Amino acid sequence: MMNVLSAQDKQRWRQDGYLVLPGFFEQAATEEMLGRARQLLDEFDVEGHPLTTFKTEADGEHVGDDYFIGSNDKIRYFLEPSSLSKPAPGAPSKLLVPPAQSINKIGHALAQLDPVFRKYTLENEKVANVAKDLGYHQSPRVLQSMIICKQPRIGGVVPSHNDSTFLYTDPPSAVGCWIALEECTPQNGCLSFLPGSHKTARVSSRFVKDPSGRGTTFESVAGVEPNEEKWDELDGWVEAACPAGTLVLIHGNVMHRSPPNPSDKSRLIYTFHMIEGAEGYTYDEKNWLQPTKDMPFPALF
Ligand SMILES: O=C(O)CCC(=O)C(=O)O
Repeated sequence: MMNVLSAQDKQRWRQDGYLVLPGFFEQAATEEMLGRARQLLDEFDVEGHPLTTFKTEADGEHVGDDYFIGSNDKIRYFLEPSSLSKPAPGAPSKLLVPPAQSINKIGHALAQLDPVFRKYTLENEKVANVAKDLGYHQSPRVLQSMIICKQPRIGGVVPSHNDSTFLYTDPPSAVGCWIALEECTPQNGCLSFLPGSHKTARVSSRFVKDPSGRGTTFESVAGVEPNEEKWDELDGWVEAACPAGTLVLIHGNVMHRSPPNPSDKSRLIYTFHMIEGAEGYTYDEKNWLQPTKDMPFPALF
């Protein structure tokens, strides 16, 4: 097996809970993914779309509906909340920007269904090798593959969170693979991390289907004390500005966030996550994203 990570990389991963790997993808590969992402944006047809937005506020109105929850085996489009008008009750919302610029994210089965993203996820030896090299999972399963757009001027904030809250397994096991398709800077909304927070941030709540039958909500994880830290107020956040082609590995417990994009430059990224598929780890039916009989979460290797 080709070694992708140095001893220093592995040490940094253990210490910080994330790892920034510039140049992981060659320019041609990055351009192919970026071109495909732009093509998918151009293909968006607002006609017949339920105008589902993607909101990340933990305490806002519920973020989902059936279109969102049923997206494990589909390629679906989720809109930027600020791309829609706020009409009077009963009146329809309208797009305030051209359709291709209204998208917050596209997901959640790009790794399975889209030939280009499949090539750089499930069919990619270097990606499999980085997961093997990291040694974090015995049998990684891929889920929630998506393009996140951060559109110029309207791309919204992603508040501080850790990913195992959103892709909960018992015990927690999520790892994110986040790929910059364009240069990411503090101006257009690059990621920021609180290094080392994976050692202290517990997974005390989880994102689930609302038991009422519609949408999503958060549920406490039994027996796990919530953290007292006010994460955003702590010192030590580090911006992970990076060039196109960078792979960022994100531990499922590490606190991270990204600001809005007030700039004129888009910030397109592709990301997928991995959870442990080996025995002893449970991904239960409460989770908002559900594998289907015809499309279980595929093994990376
Ligand atoms: O791309 C972003 O700005 C946020 C992504 C993120 O937080 C995640 O993938 O967990």
